[in-house]
Amino acid sequence: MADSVFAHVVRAPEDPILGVTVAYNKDSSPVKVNLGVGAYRTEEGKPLVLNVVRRAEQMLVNDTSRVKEYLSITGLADFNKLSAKLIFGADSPAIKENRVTTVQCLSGTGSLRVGAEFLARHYHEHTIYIPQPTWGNHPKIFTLAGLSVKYYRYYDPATRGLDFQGLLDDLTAAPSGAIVLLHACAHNPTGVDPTIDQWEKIRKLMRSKGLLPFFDSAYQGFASGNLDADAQSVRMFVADGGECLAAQSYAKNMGLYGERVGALSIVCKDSNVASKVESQLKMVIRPMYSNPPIHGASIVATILKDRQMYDEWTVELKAMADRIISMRQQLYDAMQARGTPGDWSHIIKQIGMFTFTGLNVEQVSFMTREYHIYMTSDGRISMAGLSSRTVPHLADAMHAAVTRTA
Ligand code: PGU
Repeated sequence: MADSVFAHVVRAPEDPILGVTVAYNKDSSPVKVNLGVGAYRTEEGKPLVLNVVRRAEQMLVNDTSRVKEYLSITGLADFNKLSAKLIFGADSPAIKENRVTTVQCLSGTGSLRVGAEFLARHYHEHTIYIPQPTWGNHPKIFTLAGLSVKYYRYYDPATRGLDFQGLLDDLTAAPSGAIVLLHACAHNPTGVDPTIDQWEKIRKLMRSKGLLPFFDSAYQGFASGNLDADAQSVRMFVADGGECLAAQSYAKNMGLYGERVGALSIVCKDSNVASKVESQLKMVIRPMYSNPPIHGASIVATILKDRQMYDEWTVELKAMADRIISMRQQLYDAMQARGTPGDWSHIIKQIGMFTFTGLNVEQVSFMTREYHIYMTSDGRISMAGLSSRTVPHLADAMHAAVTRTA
């Protein structure tokens, strides 16, 4: 038999985040814990489908007038309108003035990719600045779309907080017009967000230099438990009348991970530009996947357009956010109780799904080897994967990692 025409293909490494789950699945230990991927789990360690999502799905199934025709290239119209309202606010002047175009995309990742491809084709500056560190998929998405990726300083390991001066210096030095990727809230992986005051300074600087904001909003409602509070950064940039992009994901805040529901919005100066931009977004989407899937977007639209279901959603969302916050407190208390050397207050100070522990690669691999705790090698743990039952085990592992390894 002749060799395969693909014999030269070299094996690619596992994904740094999703590969953690692959390794976890292979481990037969009964005490194993997966704190790698950012996916919400209940106190019992089970994935959660929100009650309101179940109810919306039931309604969709029962409605025999519903068909499975293709959506338009831009997706479900109701879903797009409601998504824009959710992120920009119900009374957003940009929406009223018809200068926002929103297209349904394949969750947050797909929204980022479509936005990036549009920018690569139609925007004069091809450099995008992303925070150091950031979600590991960002550089790959933007590079493959044809943009050139540069980093701005974001996190200071010494303070385990924001390197605000570094951020300002790097954005000041960026070429005018450059694109800047901003995490709308609950920065991944650091859990460190700018204060409102700092956001205002970032906004002023970016507008004065004509830098184009591209918001990644994967955690609206998940950070504080409040949808409006978590969209404040984005709304500040829209309120000044300037232009920006926003990628939304419903993976976390509605628990629709595998349904792949998201939206890309581009806020433009006027409605004429917005409609031309939309026509070009269709040119990006059509040859990529033609049009988006109908089911997940229908769930979201069903919930967002019904006052009662919307309210029910916010209650369930707040409960998820609160459980994560309580995990922070429990882990912090457990570290205190063990007298683990070092200051662990960042566990309760950081925001959103993740704690950026400060543990190094060796300490992480020690914890995986000896305690069957799975997390990304940068020391990030998904707080949403923890429960009161697993906190003591994690605290033991962290204590041992800090005290036994160099
Ligand atoms: N943007 C950020 C900042 C994210 O953290 C994630 C997901 C996404 C976008 C994309 O999410 P979608 O599922 O496409 O809507 N990050 C999680 C999930 C696992 C992954 O890497 O995709 C994480 O664990 O970092």
